[in-house]
Amino acid sequence: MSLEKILFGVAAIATLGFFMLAIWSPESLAPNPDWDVSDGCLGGQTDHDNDDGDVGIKYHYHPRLRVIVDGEDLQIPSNTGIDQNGCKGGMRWIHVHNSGVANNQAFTTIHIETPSDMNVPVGSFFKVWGREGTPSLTDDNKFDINGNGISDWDEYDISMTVSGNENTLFESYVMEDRQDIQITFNKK
Ligand SMILES: [Ca+2]
Repeated sequence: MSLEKILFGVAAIATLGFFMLAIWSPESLAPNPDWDVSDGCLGGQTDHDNDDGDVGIKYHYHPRLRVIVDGEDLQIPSNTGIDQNGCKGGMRWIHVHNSGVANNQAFTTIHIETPSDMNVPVGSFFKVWGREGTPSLTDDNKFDINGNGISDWDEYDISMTVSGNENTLFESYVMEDRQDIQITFNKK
């Protein structure tokens, strides 16, 4: 067999493998989350001398989030991520203006404002939320809605839908504009 044929064969197998992976496991091709996005701060004073403060914002979009714990809506407070520790006088790149309750809606609008095209995972909002108290995320980026430092995967059965479709990426799911993300926790 000529080198050309061998190379062609390798390329064909690689291409076939890619499509099989995409069909069987599309989530394995999901973008890598930018976990540091939860540290971003707009217009405020940051903890450290970096350039996170007054960067130009190029991306601004709004997924919506609803969290249900043991059958009850867990309220996402108004102004989550605004004027918080580490970003005094400013807003986190991921923040909330009005809670869903304030707008008389089940879902709370999440504002994502970033200087570049970033992969903003669901869990990064929980990191921001966690700085206001509970709920939060564990150090290894697992849900911790009761803020006890123990992964909720050990404590709850968790399910998630994105605009009505089941999703299994959970904390790592990269949010997009106008999606309705609903996460349900039921104590084991
Ligand atoms: Ca927990």
